[in-house]
Amino acid sequence: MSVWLSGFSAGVLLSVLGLLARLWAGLPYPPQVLFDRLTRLMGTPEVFNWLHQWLGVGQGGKIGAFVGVLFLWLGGLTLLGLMAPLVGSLVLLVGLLVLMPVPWAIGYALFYLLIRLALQPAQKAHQAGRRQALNAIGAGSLLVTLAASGGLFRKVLQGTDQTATPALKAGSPLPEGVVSQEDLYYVSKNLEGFDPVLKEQDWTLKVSGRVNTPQTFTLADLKKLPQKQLELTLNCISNPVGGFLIGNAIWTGFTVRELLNRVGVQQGAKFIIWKAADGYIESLPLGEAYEEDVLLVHSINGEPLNARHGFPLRVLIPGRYGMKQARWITEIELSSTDVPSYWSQRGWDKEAFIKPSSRFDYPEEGKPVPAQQQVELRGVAFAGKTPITRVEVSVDGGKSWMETTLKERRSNHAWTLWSLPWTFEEGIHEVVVRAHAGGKVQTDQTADPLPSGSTGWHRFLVNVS
Ligand SMILES: Nc1nc2c(c(=O)[nH]1)N[C@H]1C(S)=C(S)[C@@H](COP(=O)(O)O)O[C@H]1N2
Ligand SMILES: [Mo]
Repeated sequence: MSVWLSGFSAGVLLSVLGLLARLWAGLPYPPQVLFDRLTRLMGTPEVFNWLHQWLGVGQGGKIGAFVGVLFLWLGGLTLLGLMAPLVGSLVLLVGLLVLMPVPWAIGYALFYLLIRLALQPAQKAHQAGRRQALNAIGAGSLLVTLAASGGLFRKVLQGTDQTATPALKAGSPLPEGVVSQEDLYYVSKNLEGFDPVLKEQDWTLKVSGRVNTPQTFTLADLKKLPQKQLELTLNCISNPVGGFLIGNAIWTGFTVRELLNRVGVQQGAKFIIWKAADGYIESLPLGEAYEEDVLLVHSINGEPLNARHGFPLRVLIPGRYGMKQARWITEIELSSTDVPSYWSQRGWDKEAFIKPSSRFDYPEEGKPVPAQQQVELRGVAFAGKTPITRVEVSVDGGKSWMETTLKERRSNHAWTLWSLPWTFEEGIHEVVVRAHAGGKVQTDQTADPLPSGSTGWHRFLVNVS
């Protein structure tokens, strides 16, 4: 087996065993940590913006970037294979020390050393069997890498066709305008397989920092606090105009204020910091955390949160984009100073105040509409804490506007449903929608989601026949 292939095989073996350790014992996984660090170091969210434009707002861009990091990692390990086993392991150790706590780094490097020693090329004639085994390992490593990258690339491509807005389902047992947990959009800094899957019996919430009595709560403790229900729309800052990264649900939990009263807040505390099981970190000025609708929730639409959407506990902050609202929270710290948050370290707006948006759910982009027949133009509009006061629609590219009917909201923090019956003439028509929030019309100036959320009117051509 060539030195190159042997170095590469050692890299693949280490990566596969590391992945198993990650899945079974939750140990830090170097390519994943590398991905986190690189995305921060690059400080060039334009790369992600470009990936999103190219691959759609689904998971494709993120997976694509991860594949890049994985190749970088495997390439590095292959190069290490050109050094003597001990030297290679020491170089790896130095690299790992930058990425993870000392014990894990040493463990990994030792493991790598063992793999390298085991893969030492067979020299003598009577080692023919060994030579065959090594060749098989080499071939296996190539196959595993091909299969894994093939699978990931397929996901990258699948990520591209997630553009449809999930229709608000007719006949759903949920109230009108409420999206089921299954239909709620999903966004995560992690590859989905790396999202935390927490067990109620192992999970606790620690409240620490500038509090009178630092305490640890179980989920059962927290459910004994006075419970509150709130209908609230969650909106991702990376949602493009007309996009589907927005959803409305009924959440159950308790106020952050209630929790803070239990632990007693000390003088000098100015920020509340959420720390999550996936290393995500976010913060909020303490004053805002006391507002009556800032909730920690464990249920959605009457059912427990699933792992994807944050089991067992996530925070909801009216008026701010989804990135401010940590899932899988394990610790809440009160501090006199603010911390950089996960996405603000990567170029996104730290404050993330929701901007007014409106979209069509009918007609849908790219789908035909019948002529000479009454249809219902409809969609949603949302502006965070600011109420939607009016929604207008144009069927002539913005030359003239019609007022739509708004459905009364059940909550100040829910999106507003709008509709307008209309009969189209045959032909091609450009439809446009714009909302007024707090009496002010939504800006028609288009802006990319990065760094502070997209703006502009949702407009597209419909083919009426
Ligand atoms: N711990 C953690 N919380 C997180 C994130 C994350 O990656 N990790 N992503 C945030 C972002 S960017 C958004 S838009 C919402 C998405 O929540 P959802 O997937 O349940 O809709 O979660 C937020 N909370
Ligand atoms: Mo987001």
